[in-house]
Amino acid sequence: MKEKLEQIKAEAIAQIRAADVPERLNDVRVKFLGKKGELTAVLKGMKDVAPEERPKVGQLVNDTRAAIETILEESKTKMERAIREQKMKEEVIDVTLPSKKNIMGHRHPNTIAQEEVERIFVGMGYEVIEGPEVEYDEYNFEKLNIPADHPAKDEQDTFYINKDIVLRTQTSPVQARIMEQGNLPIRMISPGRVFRSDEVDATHSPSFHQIEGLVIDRNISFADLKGTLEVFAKELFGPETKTKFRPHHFPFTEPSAEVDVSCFKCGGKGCRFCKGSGWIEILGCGMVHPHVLEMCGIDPTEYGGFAFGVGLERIALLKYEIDDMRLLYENDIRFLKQF
Ligand code: 2NM
Repeated sequence: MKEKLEQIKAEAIAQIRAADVPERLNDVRVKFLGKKGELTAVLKGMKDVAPEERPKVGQLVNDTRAAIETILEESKTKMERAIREQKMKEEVIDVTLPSKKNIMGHRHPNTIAQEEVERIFVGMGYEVIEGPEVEYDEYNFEKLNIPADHPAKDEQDTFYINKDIVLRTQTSPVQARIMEQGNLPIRMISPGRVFRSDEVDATHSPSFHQIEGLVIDRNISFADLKGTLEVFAKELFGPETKTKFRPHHFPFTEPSAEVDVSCFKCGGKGCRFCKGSGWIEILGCGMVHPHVLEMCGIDPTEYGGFAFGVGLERIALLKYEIDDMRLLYENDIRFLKQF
């Protein structure tokens, strides 16, 4: 019996030595120590051993099991360490290699311009309110004093969804909706995408962006409009900026004006940038037409107000000295990353 156990032990050790991967070690464990293993078989043969010999044989079997287990454990630890060391050798990290560039995007120049304009007006207590890009003809035209036969409503200039619904040509319908809600006073700007059936060129696109502003309160005068837009122009183009109001016509305002700012490149002397005039046109504005107020449910004998509209792309082109609006829409990263 003793020889048998010695033999099992020797055989187990030989197989442990021959094992090259941890899985083989486990095979050895199962083969010798498992439920159907060789040592268990010896224990099962105890019934043939003389009763007085049994404790001794039992002790021998246990010793053999313990010896095999110890060697198995040691081999396993050694093998795992060797594997780890091999892996460390193979997977060295060269910390001197240049790191992977983390390419960060940034806001589109149009968005930067929009947020800049928003910042200025929010600073003067205005709310930013957005509205639908697909609008009822009624809100886009009728309530803004642009009747069916008005040239501004030319089919050539407008995208129709059906005879009552259009892609908005300005963001003022948002303001008509707010006026209708009747919570006065109003101090708001509405930025957003607008649509005109224009051919694409350096200064036109069928889809562009506007920010329109509206103030409605008692005792609002043209002086409030001028003061507000002067502050806006100085904030946007610098404290030296002068403004000039030229009479104009819009159907929704009376009187109406276009606003020029002194050229921020030459300070007004005249240069290539302002085409020699010293002035750059930036927006349209006026006192909200009493008929517009009436159509939006506001009593024009008690309330009045001013409104203005800025083309966002125009501001972005001016601010960043870009000479072609198409560049803003092409999403060429080589262009965009300059801003
Ligand atoms: C402009 C120029 C002048 C304008 C008018 C209104 C409203 F809703 F009150 F009638 N919102 N925006 C307006 C006035 C827009 O854009 C060049």
